Amino acid sequence: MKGKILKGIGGFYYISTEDKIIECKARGNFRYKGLKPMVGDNVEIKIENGKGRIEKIEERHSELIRPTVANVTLAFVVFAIKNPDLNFDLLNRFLVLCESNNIKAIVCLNKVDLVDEEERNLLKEKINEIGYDVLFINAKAGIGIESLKERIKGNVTVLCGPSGAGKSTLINKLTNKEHMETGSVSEKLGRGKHTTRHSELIEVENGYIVDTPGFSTLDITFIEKEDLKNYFPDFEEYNNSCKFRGCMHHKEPGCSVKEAVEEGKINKFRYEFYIRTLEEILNGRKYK
Ligand SMILES: Nc1nc2c(ncn2[C@@H]2O[C@H](COP(=O)(O)OP(=O)(O)OP(=O)(O)O)[C@@H](O)[C@H]2O)c(=O)[nH]1
Ligand SMILES: [Mg+2]
Ligand SMILES: [Zn+2]
Repeated sequence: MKGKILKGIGGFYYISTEDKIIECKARGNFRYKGLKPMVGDNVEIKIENGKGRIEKIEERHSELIRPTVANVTLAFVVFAIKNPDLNFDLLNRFLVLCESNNIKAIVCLNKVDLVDEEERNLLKEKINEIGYDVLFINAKAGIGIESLKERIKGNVTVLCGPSGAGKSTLINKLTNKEHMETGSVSEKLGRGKHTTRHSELIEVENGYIVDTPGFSTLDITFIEKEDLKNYFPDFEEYNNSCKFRGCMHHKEPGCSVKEAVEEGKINKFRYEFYIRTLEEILNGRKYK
């Protein structure tokens, strides 16, 4: 029988199969092979004496580390426009992280009830300019949820974003259930506590979603310095027209990316973010 791992708790895995969810253990020899079943894995299972066992793990298309989820195809990068204020540095980090995992990212701007239309459209423009779609939502009131459901179809969608952005509130609306614990922003920021702790795939509209704990910082210095520029869709047009092959758009002369920044074709703050990140990688320094 085939299925998909929805969650794993204490050595047990919960597999969604065609007609029901089956509790399984993993085969003993996975450990020997250094294989560990992951949420999101497509697996083959066998039932013996009423007990389920994972026999085979299909090859993964991708492996997300934080949270550990396999085969993610789409990310909703959820940020509140206000409370907490949108942190562009962190947004850029999430976007680069998605690109480096080959996951399509859509930016979901939440809490639109807290700002006026002008302010929100300005933000949308800025984000569209760097190559990402924006969806506005008011998760608390359940506004804008349908267009997200449309995008979830056929995807394994991860919801990521900072603590307090409203990810769990959004999941509850998407599933019409109180699946996820939510908490007030002051509570979270005050105590630095996250409400969301483990990852679990939840079935929505012929697709799956997975909540993640919110982060207030995100280390992306594991990225290779040569790869970083490829994770900026707004650089793509210019990446290969620099004077030097393999130009990192840093201190090299004749750089097309730097030219584009000067001409206002690439957002200056994005470029500055790129340089900051590149220097972090070069210095092998952890982001704090
Ligand atoms: N004004 C307003 N508040 C919202 C909206 N959506 C969520 N909130 C509130 O924001 C707070 C945080 O929401 P959560 O859903 O717990 O946030 P989270 O992103 O899951 O946070 P972590 O689990 O810590 O990562 C809660 O008090 C929500 O009620 C919204 O659209 N508008
Ligand atoms: Mg949460
Ligand atoms: Zn260059």
